Amino acid sequence: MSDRIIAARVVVCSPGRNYVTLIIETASGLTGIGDATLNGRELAVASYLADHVAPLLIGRDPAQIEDIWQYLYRGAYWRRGPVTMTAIAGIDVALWDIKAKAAGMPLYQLLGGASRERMLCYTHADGADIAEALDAVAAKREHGFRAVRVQAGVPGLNRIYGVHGDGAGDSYARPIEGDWDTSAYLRHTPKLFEAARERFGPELHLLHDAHHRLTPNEAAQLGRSLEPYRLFWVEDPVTAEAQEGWRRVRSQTTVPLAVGEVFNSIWDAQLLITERLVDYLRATIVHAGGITHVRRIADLCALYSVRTGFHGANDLSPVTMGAALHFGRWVPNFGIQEYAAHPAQAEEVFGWDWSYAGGHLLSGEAAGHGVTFDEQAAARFPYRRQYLDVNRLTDGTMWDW
Ligand code: EZ4
Ligand code: CO
Repeated sequence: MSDRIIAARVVVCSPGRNYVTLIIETASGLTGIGDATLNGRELAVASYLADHVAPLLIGRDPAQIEDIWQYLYRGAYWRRGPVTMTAIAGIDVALWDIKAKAAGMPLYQLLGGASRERMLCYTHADGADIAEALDAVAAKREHGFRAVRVQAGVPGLNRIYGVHGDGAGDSYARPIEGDWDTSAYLRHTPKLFEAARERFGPELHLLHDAHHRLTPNEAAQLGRSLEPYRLFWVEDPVTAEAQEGWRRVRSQTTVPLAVGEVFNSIWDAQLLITERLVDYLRATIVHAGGITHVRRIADLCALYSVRTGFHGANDLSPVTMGAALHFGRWVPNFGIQEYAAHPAQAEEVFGWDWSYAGGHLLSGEAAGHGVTFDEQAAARFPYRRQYLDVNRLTDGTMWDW
């Protein structure tokens, strides 16, 4: 007997930070939960869903995930883009949640079963200077992490990515403005990793995020200068748009490369994958069209020895982490999962059965993706407009963040 969708509601709440959640209900009494959070542009996705898409879902068979995906992607005409693909992801994940609940299975079983029992994860360590950053790494290591992303302040720059907090203070009124000077950064960063290797030895996985700030040639210089410290990866050395620019980066350095947290479709990554220009792809379930689409990206990656390294900052809700861990449990070419703990208040709104232990993340065994959402609790945390940072060169020129 086929089921049918009877309700699709969007809830925007802010338990410590903003999350957009989609709840789909079916005639047979099943509920699916999807994340549709697009940091700093949350209401655009909420409106896309509530005003344009939710009415089209009512009456459809929730089992037809593929057809609904194609209907929303091909049928929109204005295809791709972060708003559209985040909205589709919210629906897609809610529908996979429903399908797995209907089957009485944890989601990873529907995807093809477990390829591993636990997923290696990395977390963040930041500091205003090298000493402070390394102390932060030590604290994460104490907590069992085997892989740590390290960001440190650069002398002469007041505020730079990852170091001076994300999303606090005046970011409610307007974006915080960071400072940037590429040559200062290129001089300083090898010292950070030299000191990190000296203090922590060869085994700890060290990662670094250049946050789209370099030209391809500068990225090649950074990669070469970091080669002696054997990083797990350098993330986003150049802008995601610079597709063919990655040829230069790749041909000039052996440092492993990761990219894709801002990608929203397989077309953003096609050249990078098929020319083997990157090692890890960070396109995530919530921003790249859900499980249905990211599975296609991961399969293309597998043909070219590219592994997954999903974005997992805490502006992606616990729902996305739940879905990502079921995906990671199955996907044959899993690489690593980013993990930044969610704000404490998020636990009042979301419930989840995934967990952290000893440097790894574990998916749950509940039917579905294992993440619940309490709409009444969410009402206690109203949306608050908040911006991502922007970035300027020291002469005031607007730069990439
Ligand atoms: O800038 O999640 O690797 N992680 C990151 C994050 C992203 C934010 C964007 O919403 O680069 O900090
Ligand atoms: Co990043």
